Amino acid sequence: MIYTTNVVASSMASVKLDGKSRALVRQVPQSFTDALAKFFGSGPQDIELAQSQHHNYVKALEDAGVEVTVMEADNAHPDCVFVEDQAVVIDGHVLLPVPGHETRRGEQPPIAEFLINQLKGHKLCRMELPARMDGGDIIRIRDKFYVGHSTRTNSEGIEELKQLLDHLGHELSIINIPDHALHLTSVSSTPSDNLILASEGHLPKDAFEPLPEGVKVLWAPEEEVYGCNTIGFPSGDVLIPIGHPVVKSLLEGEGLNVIELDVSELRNADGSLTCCSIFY
Ligand code: CIR
Repeated sequence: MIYTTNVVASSMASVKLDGKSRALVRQVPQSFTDALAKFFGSGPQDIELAQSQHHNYVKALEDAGVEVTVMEADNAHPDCVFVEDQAVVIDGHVLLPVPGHETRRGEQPPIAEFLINQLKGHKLCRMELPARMDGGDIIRIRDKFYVGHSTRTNSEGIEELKQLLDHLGHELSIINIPDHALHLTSVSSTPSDNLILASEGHLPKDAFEPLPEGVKVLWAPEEEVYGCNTIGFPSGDVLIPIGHPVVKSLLEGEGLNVIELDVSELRNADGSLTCCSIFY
């Protein structure tokens, strides 16, 4: 991994501790019908619908208090709306993985440039082949990280992430992603800072052990796997994809305020809610 310090200014960027104060999203491109699709969907068909669902997604983030920057689409990259995979911001560091699918690597430069400009003083950590990783394989709950070992994220990528997290004093556990799932965030998420939501039939019941103190795992039935990707806010609001009644009632049972969003046409390209944002 190559580490670079962005020296332009000392760390003026104010990143709130909850890490959800600002988000970068990217428009749905006109080429979206060519997006990769293998797991949840058979490929998107309706670009206007995808764009309008994405617009509602941005509005929901803004309603939750997030300052959202919308980057222009890149028609040369049909999957460019799924920015989560391209960069991860961790405690003063911008991690730029080598995206796991070759066709997606060209999405990264403008995203890197945006984050470098926004986060002056952060350190840049750039992975290099043979390491590969998609941001969608990383979840964080408090100071504990989980990484999915998947078709997109290999052992070399995990080793480089571990080096960074060791340096930051954070714990990392590795979770094997089964062949019938894309990423760790395709089958799990953190709706609050004391909950992990995950899908039965995709991960073993001890997948998240050892858990940080006070954190518990809610298991949703396998048929609601798509509902396991949520975006939680410190206010107790949590965005979930519409049509997952068990997930909804599990989260409401924890006192969370569930807000449902229809993102069916993003799902058709295997994209979930978290995939469309980089929080920084
Ligand atoms: C892909 O296969 O790369 C895209 N069609 C979907 C990426 C979804 N991203 C994510 O789960 N973080």
